[in-house]
Amino acid sequence: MSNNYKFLNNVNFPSDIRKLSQSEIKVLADEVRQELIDVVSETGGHLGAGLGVVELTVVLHYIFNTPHDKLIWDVGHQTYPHKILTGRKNKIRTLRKGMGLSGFTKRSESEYDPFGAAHSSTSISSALGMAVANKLSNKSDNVIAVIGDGAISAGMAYEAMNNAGESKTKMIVVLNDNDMSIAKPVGAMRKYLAKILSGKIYFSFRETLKLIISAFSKRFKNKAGKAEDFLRSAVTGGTLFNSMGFYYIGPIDGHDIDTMVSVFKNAKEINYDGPILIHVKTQKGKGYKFAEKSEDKFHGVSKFNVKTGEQIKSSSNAPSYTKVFANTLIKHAEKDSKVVGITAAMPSGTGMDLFGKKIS
Ligand SMILES: Cc1ncc(C[n+]2csc(CCOP(=O)(O)OP(=O)(O)O)c2C)c(N)n1
Repeated sequence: MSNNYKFLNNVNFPSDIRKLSQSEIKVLADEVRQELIDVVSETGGHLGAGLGVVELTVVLHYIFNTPHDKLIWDVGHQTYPHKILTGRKNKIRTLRKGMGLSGFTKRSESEYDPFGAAHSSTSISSALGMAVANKLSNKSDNVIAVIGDGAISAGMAYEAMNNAGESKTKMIVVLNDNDMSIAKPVGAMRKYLAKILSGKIYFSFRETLKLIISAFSKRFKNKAGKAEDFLRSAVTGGTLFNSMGFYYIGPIDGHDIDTMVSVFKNAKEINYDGPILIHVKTQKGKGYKFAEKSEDKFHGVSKFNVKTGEQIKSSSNAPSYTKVFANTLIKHAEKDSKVVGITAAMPSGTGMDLFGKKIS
């Protein structure tokens, strides 16, 4: 590690995070963010998504007993902070290189990666499988899936929620809502989530947090939940998830460590037979001004200059596969109006952005 950090130098595994105080983990989170920017400036890779989950990553490992509690990251492109904190800090500069660390979660790499990913929208079904397996073997370990607002709009996520809502099995789904997929998200789910977040409540959330937490804990103590359930969903939204059998809580600020510690502690300690969805609002690219300002929030970058944010492009003159593909499709579409372009929420990665600009 090139930097001298007050806490990160001595944090190798989540058990080291758990020795710190709540105010110390705030400093640790800042250090992880700085290290992440430094690393990706040298390796290239996914940056925006990781920057957005720095606090969430620190808090999840602080509260939950990973690797016994299973933490499943959807896609896995946001796991560089998780890798830094789970025994891979000293290898982090080998990211995406031959024999180096994978840019996604990988089971053979670490016991802290219980599920290998790269395809999106698989985390809830994977978590449900693990939670049911725990139940069948009388294990009380927690299972937590973290899924983005982009990934939750795909079909597999609904298939999983459809089963989870009826399963009477405890699991926690963290909806990491940054109102971004790789590009701006589209669709009805996006509108629904935006409606929840635009409610006055999110902005006065500090005041309502106490109410929600007390309703949340009381409900499980005395089981007299109906009125509180109603109050809570009326106050916070989330009725779609409630109707699907999830216990919805949120939205909460995903950069506010104190709030997250209280909410996740509650969710961990509660003896509840069913899925809980915690809606966390985060900002993609958080804490690095060039990423915050850029249109794609530095989703995927080549090496860059930390001071200027300028990316160092490869010197090759060869056209990229994506460009060749896009130009060929455009040529066909110009001749034939029946040619349409479809992309799985990744217009720039597939060349569909170029297609969309030319053909409409
Ligand atoms: C099956 C599949 N389709 C599409 C993709 C491309 N893809 C990568 S990440 C992602 C979603 C990113 O948005 P979100 O889940 O909100 O996460 P964020 O990057 O905003 O944290 C998509 C669609 C993929 N990895 N797998």
